[in-house]
Amino acid sequence: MSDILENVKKRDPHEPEFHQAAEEVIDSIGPVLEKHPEFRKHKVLERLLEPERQISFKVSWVDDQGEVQVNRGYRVQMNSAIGPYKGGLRFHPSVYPGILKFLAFEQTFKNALTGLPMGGGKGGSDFNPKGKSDGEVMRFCQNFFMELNRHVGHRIDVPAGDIGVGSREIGYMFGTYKKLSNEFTGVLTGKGVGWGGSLLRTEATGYGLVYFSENMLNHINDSVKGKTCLVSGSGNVAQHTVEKLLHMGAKPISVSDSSGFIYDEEGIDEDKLAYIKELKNVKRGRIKEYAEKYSSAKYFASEKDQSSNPLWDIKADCAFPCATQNEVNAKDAENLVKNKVVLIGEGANMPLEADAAKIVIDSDILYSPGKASNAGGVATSGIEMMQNYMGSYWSKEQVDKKLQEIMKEIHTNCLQASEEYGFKNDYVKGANIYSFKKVARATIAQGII
Ligand code: NDP
Ligand code: 2IT
Repeated sequence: MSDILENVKKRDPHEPEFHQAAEEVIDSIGPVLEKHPEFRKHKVLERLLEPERQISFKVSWVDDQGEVQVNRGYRVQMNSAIGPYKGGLRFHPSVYPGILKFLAFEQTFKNALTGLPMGGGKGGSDFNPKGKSDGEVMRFCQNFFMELNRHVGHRIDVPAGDIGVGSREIGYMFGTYKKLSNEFTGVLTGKGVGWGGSLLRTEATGYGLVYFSENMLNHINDSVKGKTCLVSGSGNVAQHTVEKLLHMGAKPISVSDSSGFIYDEEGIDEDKLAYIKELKNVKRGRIKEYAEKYSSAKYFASEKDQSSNPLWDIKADCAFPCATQNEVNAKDAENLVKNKVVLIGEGANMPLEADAAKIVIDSDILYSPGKASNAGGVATSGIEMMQNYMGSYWSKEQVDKKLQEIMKEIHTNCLQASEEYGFKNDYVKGANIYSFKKVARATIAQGII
């Protein structure tokens, strides 16, 4: 097993995030390979670690000053064993193939957990949407999709949003696809409601995270109700995590962005959440402004080279990292353990560094990996695809019911898989084992190709 990881590192030595995601899965599935020699014989793990296809392309566009700008666009088509490639697009200056490979690898397992027929993919660009005008974002999206269009399709590869890609960007890309293809299919998910989008897709990742967490707490005869909750990030996932926590009677007390975080001792209520949505989605401002508006809140700017994030040292019952990968380090994890947090639910993809995850797994904290607890987003993308294939719409109640069922099923499958292999209540191992087996069986059935 260690030789497989060594080989991954040797092949692509400059992709630490991909190595980290690979190592976690490799660590989990040892006993599965023991029990299933056919998985070893068919080199399933080695094959899952290599993307089926990686596309890299140039994106030229013109900014508001009339200057020509050049960015890089990517799509990693990781695995199509159980369905067409599916996964988001990320626009952030940190994007490079190592980040997209880790995300596409995680996505393959996450999508298998949803129970829907979706393979794994991820894409994006090093384009930085911050500070760009609507016109600049539109021209970038048009040029980005002009190339991506030739690689995707509603039965081939169906992208969606991720960091820096929300309803505005999906709209511009969908418009470009339609102009180029002269047809109207569900080539992207996260479309607007009324033009192919599903009700609740916008909310689904955050809502699903809270539903999953409620399942975890119910399993130990507890509940989200009344819990004080730390949330990081203030984008799509964070906002709707806060919203569902409020619906379920919990008390969210923080949100953040890459500049810092706010701690609101009195709690973020519906009105304050409406302010956050306006601030981040419409004005595209900074979270610091929240503390200027509400005197109950304190703002803490991120320090350069800080050894830990004081956000994770605030006394609370639950923690929901919903910003980005590796935002929680070992010191933060120690603080969460010291403060006797009951639950850590990952909304972001791989928000815990490997050392931090180990500290949490060795503690009593209930801990869900993103590939299980943030799967509600892509599951609802799958529901959007179903609606597009059928040419109809589901009601909000239907989507919500299906989302709750899927999150419950993922919870049950994770627990059963971990128990079957002797790792009781280990959601990380359970998620990896359940989804690996599913993708492995499909891989073998379809031959060596
Ligand atoms: P958004 O772009 O809507 O929000 C991202 C938030 O995270 C912002 O507050 C942003 O702050 C912060 N952030 C981004 N990068 C960094 C960084 N390097 N350091 C600190 N803070 C950062 O994205 P989403 O809410 O959609 O995504 C958040 C996480 O959830 C990501 O890990 C994503 O992969 C994952 N996810 C998203 C799903 C979805 O449906 N959207 C589904 C499943 C997982 P700032 O504004 O300062 O950049
Ligand atoms: O990480 C993720 O699951 C997403 N960004 C959502 C992907 C999707 O296709 O809805």
